Amino acid sequence: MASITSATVAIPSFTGLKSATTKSSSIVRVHTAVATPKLTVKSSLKDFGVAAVAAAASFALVGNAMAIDVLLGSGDGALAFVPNDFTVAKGEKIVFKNNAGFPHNVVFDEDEIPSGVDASKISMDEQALLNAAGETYEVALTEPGTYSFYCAPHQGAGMVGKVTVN
Ligand SMILES: [Cu+2]
Repeated sequence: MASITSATVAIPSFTGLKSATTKSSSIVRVHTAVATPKLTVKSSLKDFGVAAVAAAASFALVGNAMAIDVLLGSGDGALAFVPNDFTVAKGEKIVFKNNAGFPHNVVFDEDEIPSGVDASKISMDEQALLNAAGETYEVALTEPGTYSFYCAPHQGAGMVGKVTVN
């Protein structure tokens, strides 16, 4: 009994479903019932439980794309990309995340990227800065090869990096 009781809290009501199924609009009525959670479940609990699990599984698949995080500023405060030399698949999202020692930015070196790639389209503006912790700059590189990048305010301090796209 305990497990059934806890299930009734989470699962929407079927109150009124029986009468709805006798009408031509029964399918619409069922969807309405699903979308409007109430806290009384008397019948068809088993069938509805299966539907609820299936819906939860499909939601879980969303937002599962590949991505790599690169910290701007190391945990001990060094002016560096962490990691500063890494490999991604083409199209994989690279998320540069402000961590310490900001402001930072991310600028690709136009002389050290694959030919045909426009550095300005994958870089932040030289003047643009990430000023607060947790701010991010995201880019996906689609042309295979090696790319060098730097942080404009800290390039002289050695805040540079390299990414290889396969
Ligand atoms: Cu920097």
